[in-house]
Amino acid sequence: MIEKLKQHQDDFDALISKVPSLKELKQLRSDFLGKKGCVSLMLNEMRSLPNDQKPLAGKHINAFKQNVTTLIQEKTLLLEKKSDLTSSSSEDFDTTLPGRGSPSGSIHPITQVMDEIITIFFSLGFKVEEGPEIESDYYNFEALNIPKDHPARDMQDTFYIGEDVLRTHTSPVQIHVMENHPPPLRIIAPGKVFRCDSDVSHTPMFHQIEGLMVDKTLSFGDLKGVMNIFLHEIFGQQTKTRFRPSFFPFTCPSAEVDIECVMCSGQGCRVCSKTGWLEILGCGMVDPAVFKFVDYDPEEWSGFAFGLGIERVAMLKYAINDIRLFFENDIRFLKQF
Ligand code: 2NM
Repeated sequence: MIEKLKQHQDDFDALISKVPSLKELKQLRSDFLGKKGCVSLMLNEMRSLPNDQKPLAGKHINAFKQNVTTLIQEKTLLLEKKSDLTSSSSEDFDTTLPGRGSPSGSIHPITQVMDEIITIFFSLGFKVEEGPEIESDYYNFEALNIPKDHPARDMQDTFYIGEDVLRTHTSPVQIHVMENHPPPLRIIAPGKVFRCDSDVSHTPMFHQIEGLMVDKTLSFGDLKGVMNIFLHEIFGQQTKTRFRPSFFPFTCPSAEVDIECVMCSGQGCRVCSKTGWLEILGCGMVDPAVFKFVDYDPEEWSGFAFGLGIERVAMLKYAINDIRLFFENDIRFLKQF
């Protein structure tokens, strides 16, 4: 009997040292201290011993029972502490597993180019102004010296909403600002514009930045200076520019500005249609007719204005050949910027 008890104690010591969790410890407790456990069986066996051997055997069994109970209590405390350190819900939580990272977003390339252009003009003293995307005929056309029979009003270019239109340029913002602020002023108007047009280089919605400066003695030389500073900042200081005469109803004289082709450095390629130049923006001296609409005295004030498409700048900067990629929002495309 004593021999047997010693064997049980050895078994128990070996088992408890290897118990990994509270679940297994519970099982071990039931194996030794439960109704059909090892201690109960020993007490039953004790009854068949001769009477004079019973007291000693009982004393040893009780000592064993006490010892097992104490060791299980100690181990319980130890395992509870360990499980608190790892996880409250699972006893088998592996703290060395790498975590699941949450994917981070990125700034859309159109927003990036927009921010970059705004920063350049901000450093030249221009302030950002915004306006509504739905405009009346007056702000989108009339006040910009675009008369009723002008081709720019063609139903095919403009989205009409009853009497109103989705703005076809951000110029109406400049009209609102001039109506509400006396000269001098320096503003840029970034935002969405809408034209009924769709192919590899046109989408029905795209982004524009227009700018306007009004002061007492502004000349075409001032306009050229500001446009050159801007183009050199955004495309690099070595970029060549050229100004070609053009026509807009709201400026006179008007010009279109080209930069040397960014793809072939002026050698002539598919992107620049073998000309070596890329058209990048339109500009001019504000027509006195526009000043009259907003009650600025054209004898006292002069101004220049300009406008450019953000998508076109982004396509040239990042060598993208299809404008529609900007609006598909394919994460594999967007991740590259
Ligand atoms: C362009 C080109 C030239 C322009 C003119 C005005 C305003 F309101 F002052 F008359 N805003 N924007 C302008 C001038 C826009 O975009 C190609």
